[in-house]
This record gives sequence, structure tokens and C-alpha cells, in this order.
Amino acid sequence: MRVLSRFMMAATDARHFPAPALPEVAFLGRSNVGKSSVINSLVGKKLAKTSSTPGRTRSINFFELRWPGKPQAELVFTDLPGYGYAQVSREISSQWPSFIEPYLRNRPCLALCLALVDVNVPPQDSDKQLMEFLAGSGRPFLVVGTKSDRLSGNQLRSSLQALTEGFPGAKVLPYSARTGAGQEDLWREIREAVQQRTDMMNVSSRRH
Ligand SMILES: Nc1nc2c(ncn2[C@@H]2O[C@H](COP(=O)(O)OP(=O)(O)OP(=O)(O)O)[C@@H](O)[C@H]2O)c(=O)[nH]1
Ligand SMILES: [Mg+2]
Repeated sequence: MRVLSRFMMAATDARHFPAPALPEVAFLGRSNVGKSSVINSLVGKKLAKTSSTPGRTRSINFFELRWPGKPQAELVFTDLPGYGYAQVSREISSQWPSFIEPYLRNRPCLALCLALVDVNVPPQDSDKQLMEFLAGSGRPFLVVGTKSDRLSGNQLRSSLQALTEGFPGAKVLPYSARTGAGQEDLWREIREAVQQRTDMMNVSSRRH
């Protein structure tokens, strides 16, 4: 799917987040799981900075997306710092509560949280904690199993099964930023969540 995208801003403080005008899709997960790579593969260009060294993304980075032929941006992707990586300094991980938790708890336009997990890695406690937090806060979320290109068909099936069992109740979609596998399914989920949120925002603005 063709989409136009641009970097809006980076924020490390809730006071600096852009006004919540458009539906947002957040990309969450452990450091190095491939959050920035999934964003780049969805938009078809090098928008977010990626790295083989964990801890590359250190702020919440906001990207605006627009469909070709439409006059205005219609949704925002947010690339978040990763969690749960020992090499990431204390200072960085201590930033989780200070600006990421308020973002996930309070951001009114957050339409969908994508919880990314590596399909090559069994379910981790840190990921379970994130899913529990998201379920508890009532945020719609979806598990995306990244780097699916590293597994054969049978291996992938059993990994997905393990993830479904490890994160009960969550929908799991396999994805490869390298090959583009899973892209159409993920875009469909994103479009549906954004549409629902846009409808909700229109209804509430008509009431005011
Ligand atoms: N084989 C394979 N490697 C991938 C894929 N997606 C990302 N990678 C690699 O995984 C590493 C991390 O990718 P990033 O996108 O920077 O990961 P991130 O989750 O944004 O990392 P942080 O910002 O550090 O939390 C890079 O070396 C990527 O090349 C994929 O689909 N397949
Ligand atoms: Mg990143």
C-alpha cells in the first residue's frame, strides 16, 4: 500500500507531545525487536532510524501519514524506545515510567498498540507485563511476531502457537520487515483501528 510519511517530532516529556489531533498507532516492544524496521517497511522508506545495537530509539518519535491524493494527514505512527535489555543503561530504562507510561495511559487519540515480539524468542516476562498493562488499561492491542523470515514454515507455526499460548487472549500476526511478509494483514488491522477511532472522534466532536 502506498502512503506518504514524514517525521513530525521527538519527545521525551509528556508536555512536548503534539496535540492529539489524529488517530495514533504505537509500536512497542523489547529493544532490538524491530519496531523501527516494521515502521519503515509499512511506509516503504527509511523513516525511522534502525540499528543492530539495542537501544537505538530513545524518545517517542511521531510520524505523520497521509494517503496519496488526500489533502491532510490521517494518522500518526509512534516509534517508542525498547524495554528489557540489560545493556541499556539504568538511566534510559528509568525513563520508562516518566514519559512512556503516561503516553500509554493518557494519550486520548491512541487507536492501536502494536506489541512487537521476536518470533525467534519464546514469550518473555517483560512482554507479558506489557500485555497485562495494555489489557488492564483497556487499550486495543495486537501482538506482532517480528523477523518471521528467520524461521521455516513449520518452525514459524510452532513459534506462533507458543506466542498465542504465552499471551492468552491476544491476536498474533507474523511479520517480516525484511521480506514484507504479513504487511497486508497488518495494514488491514491498522486501517480498521484508525477508522473506528476516526468515527469515534467525529461523533464526539459533533457533540461539542
Ligand atoms: N532478519 C530480520 N532482521 C530484522 C527484521 N527487522 C529488523 N531486523 C534487524 O533487527 C535489528 C533491530 O532493528 P530495529 O528496527 O532498529 O529495532 P528496534 O526495536 O527499533 O530497536 P530499539 O530502537 O533499539 O529498541 C536490526 O539489526 C535490523 O536489521 C526482520 O524482519 N528480519
Ligand atoms: Mg527503534
